Amino acid sequence: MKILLIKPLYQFNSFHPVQYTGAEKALPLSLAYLAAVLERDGHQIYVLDYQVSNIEIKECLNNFSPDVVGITAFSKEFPHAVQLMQNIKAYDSNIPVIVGGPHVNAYQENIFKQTLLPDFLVLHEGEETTRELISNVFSHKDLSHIKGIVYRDSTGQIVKTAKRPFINNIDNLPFMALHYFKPELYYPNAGTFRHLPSITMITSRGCPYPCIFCNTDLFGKTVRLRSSENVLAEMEFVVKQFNAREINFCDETFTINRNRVLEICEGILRKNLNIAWKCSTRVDKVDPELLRLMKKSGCFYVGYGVESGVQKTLDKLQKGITIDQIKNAFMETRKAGISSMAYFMMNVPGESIEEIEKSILFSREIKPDFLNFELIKPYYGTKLRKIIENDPNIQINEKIWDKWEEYSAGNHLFYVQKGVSEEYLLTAYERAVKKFYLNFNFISKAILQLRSVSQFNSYLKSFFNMLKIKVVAGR
Ligand code: B12
Ligand code: SF4
Repeated sequence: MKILLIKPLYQFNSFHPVQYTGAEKALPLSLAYLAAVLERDGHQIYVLDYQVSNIEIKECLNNFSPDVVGITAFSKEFPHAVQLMQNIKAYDSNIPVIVGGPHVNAYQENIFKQTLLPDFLVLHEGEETTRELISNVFSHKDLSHIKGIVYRDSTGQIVKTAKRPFINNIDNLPFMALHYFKPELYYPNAGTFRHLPSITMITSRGCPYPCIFCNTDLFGKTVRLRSSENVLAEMEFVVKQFNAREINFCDETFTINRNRVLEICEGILRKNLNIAWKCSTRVDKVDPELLRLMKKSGCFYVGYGVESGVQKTLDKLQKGITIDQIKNAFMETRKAGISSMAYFMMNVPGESIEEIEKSILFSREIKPDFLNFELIKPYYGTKLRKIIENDPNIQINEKIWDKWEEYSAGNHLFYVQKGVSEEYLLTAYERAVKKFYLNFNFISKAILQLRSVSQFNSYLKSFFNMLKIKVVAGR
């Protein structure tokens, strides 16, 4: 069967200091894995990623004539996904369209209140469900036995089938099918890479933590890890087959299992992979010995979700970390010679102006190499969204509350709370971010850390975009 896999685009309406200015383009791992399992079943695949391609959908349908189309979507991309589905259905309403990814997973059957265009939603992990669905899609048989899907049956009734158990051993998944992509067209945020091509990999699924701003339902609460051997084998594969010079581990908490990271680092050194790599993790999941070995094996950057410099706010967010752990992690990361990124949140429900100011001061005190403040985005399916909806002290910005394209790396203000004016938030945000980057310390350090022409170009682009940072109140 011919299967067209699409990653929609989203239009940036506003600026986000690091993410937008660096104009990161991340290879859609969802499609890379789905393509790998579908190819293994003998299907013919074409990937259309609108981040790096501007082919008209009609032209693609004409040229490839797919039997089935699959679309992945974050919330921010869902509006474009809907547009694409309209065009696909107008071209040929008989082409089944399957949609998966975080947005439909959060909404599940309620997606059909937004649009009736998809034929099938695939919930949670997609590999096994998609294989089974595709092999039955033209059979005209009852599909209610296929676990993990939502669809409208012949009477128009919405059917949600039983939940599919998660894949136990994710080592059994094939490696990403990178040959359907042009890895050289993808790159991380400005400054957060050293050399291109930088290839994205993910080595775990699931997160056990309860942070209220994050919906972890997609891959569940139980962490499933790929073995160190399996991770090292894929690293070798991307180095040999795709000349990767850098690996960008996208796991939420890459160091969640200390021993596995030690094994990966030792493997990189033993195999002489000679590759730079970066990751993200939690401040309570690093220690000096681990960081030293990470650095020795090529790690140059670690991103940490700090969220706030006030313990009360961290507790409210159920982040499960302490101010001391944050200070320690940044100090030890610096000592190990690894660059750090601190991700902060602003406008947490209940957060006062004094607390926001304290957080901004704290963001300087821990001396991260990169800093990101984000005005909270209340994603659908999170506890945070419910808290905000039920708080009488919070005034929701109705104009953008359900406007999914605004749930991006932009900096929109989704709500204001009593005692924290919109005007204050807009200036505090700009102050927190702009002053950090447009400053002698940052610029001189960035120059000293330059390792490649591509890195220089991305910094330059960022610099000019940074001058334009402005918060959009969404009205
Ligand atoms: C890696 C990652 C990133 C990377 C790369 C993102 C990318 N473009 O690929 C980076 C660091 C760039 C990133 C950035 C952001 N991210 Co992010 N990210 C993740 C993370 C940790 C893993 C995603 C991943 O690649 N998983 C591996 C692949 C294999 O899984 P998958 O994509 O889910 O696909 C599987 C299923 O969903 C399903 N599936 C998916 N698509 C399809 C399509 C079809 C047809 C089918 C059948 C099945 C299917 O099958 C796949 C295989 O099992 C998730 C958390 C999570 N665990 O999901 C958050 C997550 C996706 N990110 C999120 C967010 C909010 C963001 C940001 C907007 C944050 C911000 N405010 O700046 C930015 C967006 C910037 C950008 N340029 O995209 C949210 C999305 C929420 C939402 N409703 O949209 C998530 C879910 C985190 C969370 N728990 O809240 N992110
Ligand atoms: S923020 Fe990170 S640690 Fe917290 S629930 Fe989300 S993925 Fe897990």
